[in-house]
Amino acid sequence: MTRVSGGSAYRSVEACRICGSSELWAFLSLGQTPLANTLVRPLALSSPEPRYPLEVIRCVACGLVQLSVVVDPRILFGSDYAYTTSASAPMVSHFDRYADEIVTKLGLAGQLVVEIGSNDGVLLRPLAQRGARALGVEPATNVARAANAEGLETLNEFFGEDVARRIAAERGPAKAVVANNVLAHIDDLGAVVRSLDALLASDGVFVAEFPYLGDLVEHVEYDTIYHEHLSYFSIGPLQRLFGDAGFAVVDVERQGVHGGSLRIFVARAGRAPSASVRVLADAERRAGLHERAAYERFALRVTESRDSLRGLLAGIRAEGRSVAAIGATAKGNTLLNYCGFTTADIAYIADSTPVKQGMLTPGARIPIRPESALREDHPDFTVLLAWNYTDAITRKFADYVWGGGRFVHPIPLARIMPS
Ligand code: DWN
Repeated sequence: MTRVSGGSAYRSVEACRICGSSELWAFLSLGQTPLANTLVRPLALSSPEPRYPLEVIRCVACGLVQLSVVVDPRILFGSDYAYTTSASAPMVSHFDRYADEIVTKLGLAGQLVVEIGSNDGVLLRPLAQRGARALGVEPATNVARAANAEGLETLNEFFGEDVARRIAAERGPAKAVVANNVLAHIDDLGAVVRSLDALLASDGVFVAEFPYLGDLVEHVEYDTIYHEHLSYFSIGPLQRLFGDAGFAVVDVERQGVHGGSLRIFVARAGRAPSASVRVLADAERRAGLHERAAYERFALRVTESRDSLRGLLAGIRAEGRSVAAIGATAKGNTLLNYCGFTTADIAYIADSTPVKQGMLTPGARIPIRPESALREDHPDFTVLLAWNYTDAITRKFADYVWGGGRFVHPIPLARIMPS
């Protein structure tokens, strides 16, 4: 592990985490940035937080897009992890539908379902309501405690082979193991697959959902790149990962959340994949995701996106207009730091998450306030740092727009809404 200022540690990626190749091509650097979900207490204003290289590489052999460094997970997912999924109402609805879909599709009523990285229990709750024996495994102490306090059984530890074997020994094999916005966060994917082998029933299914590389490239969602997200998946590398371990991706579904996600269903080898897998693979080929040019163009569009937002806000500020933001998101911190914004550009960020309010964003050091601030201050413009919830937010703040407020949607190119 390389030591950096502030005592934090990371390692440089020398070999692809799926195929082991050392032929890794760097195509985008977003600079040295602080950890996107580690907010700053006002009293710590004078102490600079550790920064790490935020650079994206692509394995030439299997195509996996991944970060060039891995920050120690004990630092990323410590005891005061700032993100609670249930703070976003659209995610609560999404996971309620998700539970409905997989309980029906996989016949999970009465069955053991284990969720890796279950956060505050946002999926455990609807699974249990539909009769599944739901068990969470969550390393962040604060969110695991919140889930247990609600009776959503959650083991407060990192998922791994030992945990998988213990669960199987104590509770029997799982009919499903679920991992949402987690697979991309895990460095040792081989250990995950070995753990699945130890925990899943012979007819068990692994269901994972994560931001999809195809949407990230198409819509220039560069803010989804931060140190928690070690991998940016397309279907080819996943087929290699699971195929090498005696499993197979048997179904895929595109999902709208988080700027476009992919939900995959993985079973033990032998089950025939549905047509959805080939259709997606063909779409990736047509989109050029196997070609170097797609990533060179993406890197160019990232700088264009940054310059468009910088230019738009500079113009607004030059007119003496006020600017705030909504959604103290992890992705927002990548965007704020890559654009070099400070409180001179965005006065504050309104956010519905109580634990985030009163804190400062890492790097940009922009204060986070309750959502009510937008109605109290009525800034002329509000940047949608949670652009993945644009519909929900613009509905919630229709009165702000009626009062003359305007939103700024930052990607792929900055634009004022409504125009
Ligand atoms: O992998 C991860 C991604 C999938 O989710 C996690 N590691 C971290 C998290 O990333 P994020 O912070 O970019 O996620 P969200 O869900 O886009 O964060 C939304 C933020 O916006 C929350 O802090 C809640 C806030 N919010 C709000 O203030 N008003 C959200 C809505 C819908 C609202 O109306």
